[in-house]
Amino acid sequence: MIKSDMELRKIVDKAMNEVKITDVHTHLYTPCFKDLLLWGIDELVTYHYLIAETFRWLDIPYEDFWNMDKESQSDLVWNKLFVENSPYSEACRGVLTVLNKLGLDIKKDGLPQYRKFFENKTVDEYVDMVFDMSGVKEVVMTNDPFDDAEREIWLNSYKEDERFKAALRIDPLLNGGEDVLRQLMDWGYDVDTELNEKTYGEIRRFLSEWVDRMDAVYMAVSLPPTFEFPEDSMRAKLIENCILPVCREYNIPFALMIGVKKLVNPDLKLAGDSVGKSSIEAVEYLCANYPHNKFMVTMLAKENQHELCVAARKFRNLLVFGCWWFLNNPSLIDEITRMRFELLGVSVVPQHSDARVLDQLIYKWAHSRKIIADVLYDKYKDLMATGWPLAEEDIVRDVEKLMSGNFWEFIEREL
Ligand code: HDL
Ligand code: ZN
Repeated sequence: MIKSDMELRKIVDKAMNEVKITDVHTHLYTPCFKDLLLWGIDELVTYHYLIAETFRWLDIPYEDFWNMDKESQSDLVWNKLFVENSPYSEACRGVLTVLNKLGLDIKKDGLPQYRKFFENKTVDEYVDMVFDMSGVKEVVMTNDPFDDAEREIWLNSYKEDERFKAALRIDPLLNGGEDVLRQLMDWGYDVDTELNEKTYGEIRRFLSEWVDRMDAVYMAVSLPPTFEFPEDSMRAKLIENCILPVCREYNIPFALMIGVKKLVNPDLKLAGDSVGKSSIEAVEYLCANYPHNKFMVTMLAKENQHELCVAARKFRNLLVFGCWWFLNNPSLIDEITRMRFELLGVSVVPQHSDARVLDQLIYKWAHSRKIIADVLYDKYKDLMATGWPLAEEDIVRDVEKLMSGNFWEFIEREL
């Protein structure tokens, strides 16, 4: 049994540092998707989080920035956020954590040297290096059959890599309105421009074909703060008649990512989305009325986190995951993780990286491992104070579940 706080700290840190992670939501791709897989210093520095922060210091027209080539954009971001100001925001700090872990000399005029480091790297060797350094066992991609470039590769040249699992992302279907029906018609699905049994059946065929093609581990959608269910809308009808039946047939979760206010500043492009408080009632209704379906849920507003935890206490078919996007900051990860561990114990997926650039796995997981270990240490310390006989294997077991096993158990579960 663990006898002291010092011994406990060592055991928690060792377990957290050694666990191989399943990253349940990313925007990474296997190398066969070519330019869709982003990596290297200039992609790191022009990550949309940093672009949003850079524009706070710029007076130039947005288009002037977007018309620059990638390296010029990167130079400008670096100068504004790393040279003229201290880079202590989480997105800036993350870039420096990556460079530090790669063994590079961290300095204000380092950009040219960092570019040299990446010049002679191949994507395949760098994928191996990043997975090894980050301690990530596997990532789940975000795979959109409505993206022309991505669809082309799925249909003609996809090459499986067991470190990259697929998730079928269906935002255009659920948020795209009637246009998506015409797109399905163009692809040969016998859908009408109205919703009827024939159309539902053809959309279920479309979904089934892509779940099969991708071997998708779940189906996902991001939703606005206004998302309601039930509702007299095309989205609700498609969820009820297409998404949920296909997810149940394949026994895969439906992942709801709720609270995105799209393009509140369109000039910022990918960096232009914001956040809004959402309705937990929609989540409760879905979980209560579809007990044989599984729901993975992450919500974007800090204000939704407590009620989401309470909802997960009510419904075993609800798996809470990640500190998503604007919540993926040390102070919020700490607060949210504490609340989750106190309300849900081990039955949660505390984090995902949302990495868009391969190298980000290194920093997003280094930062989150530390925070989650700190919270776990406090929880185990409180547990030991009750006299509970805590053993190292208990901690290793819990950490493996939190960082990988809970996800796969939920994927396999039949309800
Ligand atoms: O919809 C999503 O999956 C979000 O994560 C968006 O991709 C967002 O732009 C993002 O990258 N957040 O980290
Ligand atoms: Zn994402």
